[in-house]
Amino acid sequence: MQLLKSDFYENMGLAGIKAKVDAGERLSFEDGKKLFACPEPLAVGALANQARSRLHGNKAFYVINQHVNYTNVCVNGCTFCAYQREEGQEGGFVLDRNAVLAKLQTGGLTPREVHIVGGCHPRLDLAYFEDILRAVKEQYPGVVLKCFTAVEIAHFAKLENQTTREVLTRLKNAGLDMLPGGGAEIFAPEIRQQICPRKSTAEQWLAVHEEAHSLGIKTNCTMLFGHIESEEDRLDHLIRLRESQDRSGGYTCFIPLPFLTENSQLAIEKPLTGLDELKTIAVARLMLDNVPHVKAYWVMLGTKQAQAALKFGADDFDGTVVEEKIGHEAGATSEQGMTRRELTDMIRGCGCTPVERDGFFNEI
Ligand code: V47
Ligand code: SF4
Repeated sequence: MQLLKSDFYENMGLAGIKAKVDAGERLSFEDGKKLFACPEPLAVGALANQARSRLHGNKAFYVINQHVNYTNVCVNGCTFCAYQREEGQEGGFVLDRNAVLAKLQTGGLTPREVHIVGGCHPRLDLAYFEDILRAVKEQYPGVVLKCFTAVEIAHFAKLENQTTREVLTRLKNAGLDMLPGGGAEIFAPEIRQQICPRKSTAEQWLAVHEEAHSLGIKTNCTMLFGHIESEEDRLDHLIRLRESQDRSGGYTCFIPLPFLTENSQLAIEKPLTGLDELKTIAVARLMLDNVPHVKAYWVMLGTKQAQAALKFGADDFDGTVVEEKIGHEAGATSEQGMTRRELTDMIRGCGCTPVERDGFFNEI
């Protein structure tokens, strides 16, 4: 459907980009700069919606899933993070295997996807994680286990004195199916130095994902934006992800994460507006032409903004989640979880067709 006349894109300085989107051609860094510079976010959104519709029509995906955090104790101390605690600090926790299983029972559903992440704890060994994966797979055969960011994998490897490939192989043998996309933040080294100086570098993060892909483990990818990074840093991040996908092909979904500012040590000058968020999601959809899905993560975006994101390039609404800590410690005002009915009503409410998926994004 031709929503906007072509002279509209001409007037917005986007005629060349519109022609590339029509032809399914790759956008350059300079194209990305023009998209960010466009004064009309709706024009960028309409282009992203075109790219999204070509891939997924009017469908918006959701999943019956549950998040579990095994610990918030972390040695990294990222300056943006409201979730982390030092070992022994009040509010710090570690869940043992039975506590993880008990958490999953509180959801009252049979999850198709279980998302398990935590901080980089100084002493939990790999046998603890293998035991958790095996126990969850035994309790929910057929579930997709999407666990441990690349940063955690690199941390486990250091503690175990093993390579990341050995760690990934052991975890895969214990039931790991996918890696979530967290820990990517922003790849630019001068920004990483200020927001997460002790975390894996961009090169390490990308190498772990590409290694996972070579072992048949699919992964997601993220970008934390709206803090101290520039629009050029966002484009650099997206292009590095796109190049990585060209090399290894295993990224399933991109999750744009707008920075939530509460309880953070990171001071920012200008908070994001809702339109900045939507424009960034749209630019990501347009730049990441080789990543099939873009997630409107309702927990961090808020449900109404996540609905709007479905018209700005996103096609996935994540899922039931049940309990979420990382965003809520940082001021997320969304509910802890949503029911299937709430998810499908939200999706229908913005004119999309809800489609249930499994953890690998297969339609059910
Ligand atoms: O890596 C931390 C981000 C990520 C804040 O793969 C923050 O399907 C905003 O990656 N404001 C973890 N963001 C969440 C994540 C994720 C979530 C849902 C689905 C998937 C998936 C992945 O959250 C961290 C970091 O980038 N984060 N603190 C904050 N204050
Ligand atoms: Fe630790 Fe992750 Fe928080 Fe960084 S973002 S301090 S790695 S829990």
